[in-house]
Amino acid sequence: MQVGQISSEKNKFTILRELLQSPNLEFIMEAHNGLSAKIVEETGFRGIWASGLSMSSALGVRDNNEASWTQILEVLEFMSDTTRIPILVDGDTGWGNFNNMRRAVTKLCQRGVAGICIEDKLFPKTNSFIGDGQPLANRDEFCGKIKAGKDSQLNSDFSIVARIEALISGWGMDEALKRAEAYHAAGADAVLIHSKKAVADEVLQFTREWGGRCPVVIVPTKYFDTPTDDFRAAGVSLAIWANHNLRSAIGAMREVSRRIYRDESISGIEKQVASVADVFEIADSDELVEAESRYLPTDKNALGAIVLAASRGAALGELTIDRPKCMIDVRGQPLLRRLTSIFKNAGIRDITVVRGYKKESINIPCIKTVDNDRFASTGEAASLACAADKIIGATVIAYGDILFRQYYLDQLMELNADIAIAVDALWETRQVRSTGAIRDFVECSRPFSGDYLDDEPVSLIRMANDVEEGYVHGEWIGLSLLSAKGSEYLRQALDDLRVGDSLKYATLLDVFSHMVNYGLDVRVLYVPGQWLDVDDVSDLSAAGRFV
Ligand code: SPV
Ligand code: MG
Repeated sequence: MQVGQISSEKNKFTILRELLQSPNLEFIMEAHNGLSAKIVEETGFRGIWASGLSMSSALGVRDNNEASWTQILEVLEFMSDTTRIPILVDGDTGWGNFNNMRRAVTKLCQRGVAGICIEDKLFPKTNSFIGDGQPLANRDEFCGKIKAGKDSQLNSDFSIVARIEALISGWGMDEALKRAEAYHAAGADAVLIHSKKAVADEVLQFTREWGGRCPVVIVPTKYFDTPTDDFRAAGVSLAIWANHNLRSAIGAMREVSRRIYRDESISGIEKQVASVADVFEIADSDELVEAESRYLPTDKNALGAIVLAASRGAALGELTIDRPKCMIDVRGQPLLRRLTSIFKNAGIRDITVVRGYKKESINIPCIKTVDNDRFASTGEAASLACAADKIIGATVIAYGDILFRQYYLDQLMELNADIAIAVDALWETRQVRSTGAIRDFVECSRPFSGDYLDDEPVSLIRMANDVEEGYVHGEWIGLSLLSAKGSEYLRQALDDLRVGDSLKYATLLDVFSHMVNYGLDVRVLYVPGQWLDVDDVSDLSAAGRFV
């Protein structure tokens, strides 16, 4: 969520107001930073208590206004940006006098913080559970602070909760009720009656005597054994679980630190701590990957390549008895090594080769491999599907027995298309040596014009081995480029073929045809020859001349 952005349906201010005014007992849970705020939200709580004690402690300082109010505001901004539920912030004494309160309320509203709770003590404050008889603020001065806050709020549903410390400071019930009356009259949206007793008697008595004149908020930190139903029965509006995320974090961090210190190893605690994947998930890392694919230009360094090299290439006879055709030597180097060099020289480092026939003979440095062990009875699409989890982000898909000019990759990228294929416009003049060679013909939205200035887009209409004469505009060279979105489409196409039970025998032509039939635009880059595939021995000698 963006800074200050408010959840779509109901805004945070309204939700907090409703929590305070609801006839039921509601609960808000302590958080002290963006992470704990997210955890409170994912747990199901409808609101967050941004505890002063917890935020200070998490910053490594005391709960005595040692962190400045703007430093607290920074913490709140992280908490607010990352959650959709309202935050009620513990504003201590309002961080100064009425004037500081005005500015604080305005800033909180700007940052989407739905309410502030201020206590009737003196700045700099001391935590209520430290010592006895802390001095209270002058009642009228505190009323002025409440009024100043209400006059400064930028959202009409912003809430000010007035916290009464009279019971804690030993001033008694009458003073507490008098103050509650005065604060309510000054415009407080709710009163918080605080107590440090181990039983809830005085809080429940206050609630009874107050008689529901405005919502009552409690913090049962010290009277933790009181059944929650007692608060419900007494008509309490909101209970704050005030510091339990911070305290549990302290316990967990101590235990893990001590164990690692003692063991000089992390092995013993691995299972007990959250996984790194969990950390990424809480941070919503997937959203960034998705956004990168939308907003960043395709970066060659981020490109992956998948090379289909599972088939034997039986037409090459003896040459492929102990290795697949991609590993046949072309002037001192296996064909596949020449192909991966083209990718590497183009800056593509993440190369996955799908192996099948004589897979152990594929020993090219710096490649990843996946295997199609059923290569003998399946087709190219099935091989590609073996690498489905690598079809992520922008990806080049290529046959393993082709060579082409490296700049064809740049040109494909410049098309900025989701799906792009390189098509030989000079297919008619290409020397096809083997008789009966299977060629991947394409029909496009228009033929190659040969005009230097022509940059009108060309799209694939049809791709097949048997496109009728007169309709052929070129021959696919076995090289394609997909954007991150295009990769999603490709994975979907493979899934569709699997569901339709045709994945097993499908060719890459079937895959592209499926995408075209689905209505996707497969963009065509016309290239003027300068490529080859190796199907038989005569292709091989041509390859020798090509490199
Ligand atoms: C806080 O959470 O900082 C509070 C509540 O003020 S308490 O510590 O219980 O006073
Ligand atoms: Mg506090």
